[in-house]
Amino acid sequence: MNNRRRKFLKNSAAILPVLAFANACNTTTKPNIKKPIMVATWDSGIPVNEVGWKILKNGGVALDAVEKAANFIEDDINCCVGLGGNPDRDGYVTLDACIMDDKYNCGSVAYLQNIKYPISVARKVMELTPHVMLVGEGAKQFAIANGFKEEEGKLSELAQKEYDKWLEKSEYKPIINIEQTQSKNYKKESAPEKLSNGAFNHDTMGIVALDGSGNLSGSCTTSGMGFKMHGRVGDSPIIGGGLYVDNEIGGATSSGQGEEVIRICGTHLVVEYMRMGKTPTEACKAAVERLVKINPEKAKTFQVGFLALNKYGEHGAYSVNPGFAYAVKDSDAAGYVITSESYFKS
Ligand code: SD4
Repeated sequence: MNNRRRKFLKNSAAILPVLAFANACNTTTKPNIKKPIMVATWDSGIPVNEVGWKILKNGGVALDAVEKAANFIEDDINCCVGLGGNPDRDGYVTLDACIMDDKYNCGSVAYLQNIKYPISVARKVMELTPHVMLVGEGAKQFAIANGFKEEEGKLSELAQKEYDKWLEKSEYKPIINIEQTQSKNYKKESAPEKLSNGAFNHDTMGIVALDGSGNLSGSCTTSGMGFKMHGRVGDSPIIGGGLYVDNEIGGATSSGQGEEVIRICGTHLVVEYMRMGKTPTEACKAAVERLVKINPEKAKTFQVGFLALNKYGEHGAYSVNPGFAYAVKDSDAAGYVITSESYFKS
């Protein structure tokens, strides 16, 4: 090692305690902790948060709040979460979900069929098994063995309508189909990025809560991209993809094109950016920038939104394209929606 390098390393080592001290000071100057509080993706997070809030305001724990809140939307009939959601291109609804508590415990299910509350199955995986993730038939058997009812695999009226519409427009053929999707950047293996009405093809429910004791938990539940390939699993059940919680720092969740989130371990990245001192919004923005940098042209054609809540109850979001929003509930007053800033402005 030459002298200059030795001197540099010596100086760097001297700087480390200074940085640690600065960090500590930074921590002590942080605002008072705002708790309890919960945040959830999209406008549909408003009623979801109401369910969790009842638990939080009565002294309940964040883990229960994020599970019960997710159950609410899993029960609802909508495009993108639960058995009422849009099917894959073969007509099957397959559900993905994961949950994470304040002690790095996590549970997940993917490609789960005919079971109504995937987030609760994920919680059972976390609490009753030595594993993190169960998929498909095994996940279903585990659910049934633990008291979940097997539902009939009938599409909701809404999903059947959407599916019929999609079949018509995409001129579906089992092998080479979906040439005619609305998506500009169509690839024959992928689900359409946009639905026939022009809206992005997603509305996953990601939730992060900070309870009265200052502990964080999160959940993420979805039926995945509508009209995806049969067997496709997105980011939502992936720990560090659709959800990550580190009780020392904060939690983050994502919605959008799951493949893009997975390639950067999106929510883990957001939490790590917060660990480095970024605010939730700055952390989400930095993760989005990382994504866009990979392929800026392609990034114009898909949506990914990150949502984060830190240990102080500060929250923020950022998305690739405009249109991402999240709901906040931090008091008995009505919850509210915040539209996130985005990398591309139109
Ligand atoms: C997925 N991220 O399956 C999910 C879709 C989504 O709102 O976000 N929907 O890739």
